[in-house]
Amino acid sequence: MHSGTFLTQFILEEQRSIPNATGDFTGLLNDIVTACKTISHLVNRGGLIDILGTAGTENVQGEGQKKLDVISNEVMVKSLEWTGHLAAMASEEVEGIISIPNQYPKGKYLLLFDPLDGSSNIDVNISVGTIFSILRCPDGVPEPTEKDFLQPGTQQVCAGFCIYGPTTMMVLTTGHGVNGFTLDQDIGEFILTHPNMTIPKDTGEFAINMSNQRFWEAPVQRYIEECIQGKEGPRGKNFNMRWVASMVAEVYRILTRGGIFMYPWDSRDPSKPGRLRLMYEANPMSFIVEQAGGASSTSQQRILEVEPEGIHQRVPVILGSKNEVERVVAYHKEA
Ligand code: AFP
Repeated sequence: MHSGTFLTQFILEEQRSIPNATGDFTGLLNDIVTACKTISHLVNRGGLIDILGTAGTENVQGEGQKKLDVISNEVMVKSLEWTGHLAAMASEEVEGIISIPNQYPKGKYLLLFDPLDGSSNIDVNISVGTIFSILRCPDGVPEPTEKDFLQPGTQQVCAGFCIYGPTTMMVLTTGHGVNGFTLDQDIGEFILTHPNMTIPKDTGEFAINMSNQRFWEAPVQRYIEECIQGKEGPRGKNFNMRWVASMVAEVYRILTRGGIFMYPWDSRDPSKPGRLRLMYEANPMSFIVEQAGGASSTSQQRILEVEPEGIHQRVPVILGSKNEVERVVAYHKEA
């Protein structure tokens, strides 16, 4: 597909390549795109309307919610519940699964999303985004429950994120590579600007929150120490560092120029296996990264093969340029 193609045309041509496609998936994807355009508009309005700051509530993670967290979640639910493409939804901002109201038809897909990832960055005007993952609802399940969502990341039909940055971009995979679309605000359409995004196998750039260094396991300490030793150290080259504290921004950067992103296990709260959520952050981002030629691991196993135990479970995340991720995994094996 060539640059300049509209996202709607791209999705329709994808559908034509799928035998017996009914158009349900195409309809669902177009509805998700509409929801993201609405969130983009709200994020861009920022301080012009009263949507910055905290909502004064907590989400299921016990984290303070920003007003835009709550609003973005509402936009996703209200834009998708009536479409007839979904059997149910799950959101970072909602404890249980989100059922489809009885007055609407149900469809064959399950949608999981983080409506506004990186929301601690909103008030300081740093890029944030929406991350989503689409699974098939198991056959013969009229009323899905949480267990129907607990499918490993390899079962994803589609994964994507929309980054609300200097430009609003949609990054998508349906298992045939990764494509990036830029929102043309004048016509309200996403245009294919980054076809077939590919992550370089090597990198000289790592992304990790260094303030947690004293809490990391030894293999992570070793890997980062070697990066910092640069040319004079065992790596024989200098590294650069980034930490935006917005996963969508880190992953988008890695898709465009390589890098390794790490949110490893740390001993601050041993009961928490990591900070990032498996079902609607790690899994969709891992599907995208692998489809772009990168790798994604908990340090012990491929993230896409983790057997989920709960829709809000957390995992350690090490993803990006394949050779660097494999090095970190090797250090864990040696330890
Ligand atoms: P928020 O959505 O609460 O801002 O968290 C963002 C995030 O889940 C992910 O996008 C970042 O990579 C990571 O957390 C940042 O975590 P730290 O604030 O601990 O650096």
